[in-house]
Amino acid sequence: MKAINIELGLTTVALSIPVAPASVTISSRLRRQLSRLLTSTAIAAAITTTISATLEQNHALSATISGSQITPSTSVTADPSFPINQIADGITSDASPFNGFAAAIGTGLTGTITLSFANDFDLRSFILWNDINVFREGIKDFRLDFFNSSNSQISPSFSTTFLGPIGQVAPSEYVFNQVIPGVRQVDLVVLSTNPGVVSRMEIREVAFTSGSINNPATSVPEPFTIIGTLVGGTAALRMRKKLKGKVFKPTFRTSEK
Ligand SMILES: [Ca+2]
Ligand SMILES: [Ca+2]
Repeated sequence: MKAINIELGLTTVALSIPVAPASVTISSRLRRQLSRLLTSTAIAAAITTTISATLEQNHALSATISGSQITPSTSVTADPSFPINQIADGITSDASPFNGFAAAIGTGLTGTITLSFANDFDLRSFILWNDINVFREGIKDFRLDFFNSSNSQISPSFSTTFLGPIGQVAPSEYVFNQVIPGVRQVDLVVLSTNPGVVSRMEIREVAFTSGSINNPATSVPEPFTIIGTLVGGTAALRMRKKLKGKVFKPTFRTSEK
């Protein structure tokens, strides 16, 4: 854990966060300005709590969600040699003995594969190892529908149509345009399949990654945004006037605990 001390007016608030931010110190000049303005310890505490929560969110390490963390199921009839559990068993190899989920021959050009998690995740990307015994098969157009723990679909605006790779052994990663929060289940909706030697759905493995610090969806809010929210327009406006024309780079001093 790393400790951060933020002095604001009458109070100094110590925060503990899992990962030290790269540049978290308030410049002495901005601190003086804040000190003059913020005489309420409650307001100062509220601001630092917000900063702390945001930093924790931003510095949560990106992680892969794969294998036993995913419970797959589908109504698509499987080839007995390639059951649905092989779509998330951690085996991505395309060498013999072959591994993956394949629909029964002559069926399963389209359909939905449900990928459930034991916990909620903030998803950043989807990783697809397409095709088994890679030739020119595997899924082609597909969509991802995201659901929360109440089984409600998370804003359909996150859904888009993706294109599976063809003739490619390496995985393809599909990075979403923003982190999708609180996902408990993803429906992989296969809209079409590449016509190869055998026309059917073939997927060796799937995985996801969770949120990243580089995503705009979890960026640190500007100090003025926080202050504007918590203190209200008047105080923030006064500060803006005082600081008008001056450029401050807000940084907070950090130290190891
Ligand atoms: Ca597999
Ligand atoms: Ca194949």
